[in-house]
Amino acid sequence: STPVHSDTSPMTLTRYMIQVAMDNTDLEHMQDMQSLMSSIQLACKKIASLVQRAGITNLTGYEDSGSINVQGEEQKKLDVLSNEVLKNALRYSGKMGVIASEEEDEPVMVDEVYSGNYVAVFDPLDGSSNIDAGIATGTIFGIFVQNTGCLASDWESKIDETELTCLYNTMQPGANLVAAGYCMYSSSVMMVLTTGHGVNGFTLDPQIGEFVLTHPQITIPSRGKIYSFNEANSPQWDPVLRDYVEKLKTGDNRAGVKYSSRYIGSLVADVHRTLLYGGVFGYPGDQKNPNGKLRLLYECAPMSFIVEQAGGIATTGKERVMDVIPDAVHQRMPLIIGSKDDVQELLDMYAGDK
Ligand code: P6P
Repeated sequence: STPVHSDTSPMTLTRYMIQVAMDNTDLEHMQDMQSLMSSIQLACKKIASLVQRAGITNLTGYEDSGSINVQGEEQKKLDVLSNEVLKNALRYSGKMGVIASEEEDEPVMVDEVYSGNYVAVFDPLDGSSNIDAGIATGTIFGIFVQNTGCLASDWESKIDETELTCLYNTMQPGANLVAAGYCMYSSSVMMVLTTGHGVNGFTLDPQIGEFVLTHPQITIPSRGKIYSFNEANSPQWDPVLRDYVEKLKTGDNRAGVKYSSRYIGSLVADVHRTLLYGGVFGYPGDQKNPNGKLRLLYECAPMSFIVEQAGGIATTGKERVMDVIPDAVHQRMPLIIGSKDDVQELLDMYAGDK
């Protein structure tokens, strides 16, 4: 049952996590999630303030060093800063064993003194190219349990290659996630989180500097009226997907409804709108980029966990995103995600059913 929020007793994210941990002593990891979320929300509050003041503090634009990240993208000042803020917050939580970030070439092991048994994967500031235009961006994170043999207590006895194995066996499928969430920096700052028992949304109240429960137990509508794809790529899409989107446009679909198109170009904002309003978002593979553009480990998998927990579907087009075992930290993966009936209609078209 969702704890009650009132003006005289605001249901903050901190209080919510304490209450859920108390009410569910049987649920593994809930105590640890409490302290992890306290670190993550601190980092997101800091990133929110950096993003909102970027133009004032001359933090828009690119790194003076012109540094290029492993994605081959020129790093924005805020990309680097947000990564440091989140890495430090996670390190000092005392729960982290290894962290993998879009902004880090390789996974980073947290030094023993602060080490714990969890693995964090994150995109510290997704959509940062939108910052200079004041368009929504977000932080995406996922939490895994460190694999056995790689627990903090084992590190002392680690020899190099085992250490390397531990660093790389953080490449777990989304089905192993124990928590996932995103913080969206937009007209409001919203933290949306799942620990495997539903999805809850918290809005940052600037008056008290706390995330407050505003969207308890989010469920995605079974069907929406919005599709969200970068249609500039449609000439390279596979014919089934082109046909599916065409049917959304003409109304010749199972709902008999003509859909609207909305595409912000910021994964967190496009998925958040899809989660609340329903419909379908996709960044599919195409002839040019067979695996699309989005990263499996710290973009597709956490978003898929959230949407599945809200009653939606997240697929690569061929299989459930959360079943895919990554073989590289920055591996790209096609993503079609959203309302159950919307995504199922596409999957049935791929299977040859009309
Ligand atoms: P395109 C932002 O750069 C991002 O990684 C996601 O946030 C977003 O969904 C996607 O790329 C947009 O890509 O090719 O449509 O501009």
